[in-house]
Amino acid sequence: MTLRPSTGTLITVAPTGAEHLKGDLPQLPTTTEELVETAVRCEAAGAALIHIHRRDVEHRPTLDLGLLREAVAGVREATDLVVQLSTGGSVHDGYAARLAVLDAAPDSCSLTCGTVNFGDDIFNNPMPFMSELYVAAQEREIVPEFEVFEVGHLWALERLVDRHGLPHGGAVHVDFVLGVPGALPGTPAALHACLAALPEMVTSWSATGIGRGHLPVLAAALAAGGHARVGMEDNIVFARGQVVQHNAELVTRAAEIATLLQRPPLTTGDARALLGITPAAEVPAAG
Ligand code: KMH
Ligand code: ZN
Repeated sequence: MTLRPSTGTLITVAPTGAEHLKGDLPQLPTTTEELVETAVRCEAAGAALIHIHRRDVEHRPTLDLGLLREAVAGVREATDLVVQLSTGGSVHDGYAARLAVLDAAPDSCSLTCGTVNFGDDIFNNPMPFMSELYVAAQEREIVPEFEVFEVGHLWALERLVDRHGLPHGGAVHVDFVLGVPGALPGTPAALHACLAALPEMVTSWSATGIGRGHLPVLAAALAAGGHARVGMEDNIVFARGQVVQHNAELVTRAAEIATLLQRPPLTTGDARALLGITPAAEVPAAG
């Protein structure tokens, strides 16, 4: 195994997602201003990477390039966070629009490693699309984060790397997304099953548990030496009867747990080194 040893914890915040409705959850950050404010507070709380989904003026999920570029520019200006754009979008987005996300020139993009049940829907990620996205990210020097919802996705990741070579930067970072209805559950056992199948080429990994899987997966990931993703995309309940009011609450708690476990939050610079990401100052501004 080529895992890069880390004495700290990469904390990713996924503040919005494509699934929750602003009408049900007014504190969900959907505008550029709300996203930037969230980024600033989450960086101060210990996050080093932000995974961004955009919403339109009606707060509906969108892959509008102008809005994506606005978010990248806004977060870069206000923070030093690694900026990752979702190429998963919502289950209703087409492949062309998902590929075009790279035109917003983020530091990183998500790349889901296979088709998966997504509640009553299907999140489509056929191999040809994955390959196209992978190669496009390589060409643009954007570092992919490999989203794994099912254990078989790890073999699809191996196929991608075998076919096309290593991603830009040379690191292979996997994020386990556990607890989507119809896919792997958000349990330590599911995480351990994934870790038992971790390909040799993986250099670091993180995990997130959806909904009630949030705390079990967070604790299991940190205990197993992994990194953590938190945020309202994945979980809106802080504790029984207590809805998350701001993403920073989840980042703060993850940072506290990581610190207790002697693996405090990584700085943004350390996160870039771990993930093989060029410092933001060297990335051309989005046009
Ligand atoms: N919203 C999901 C259908 C990603 O960001 O790449 C896809 C998702 C994964 O959230
Ligand atoms: Zn996402």
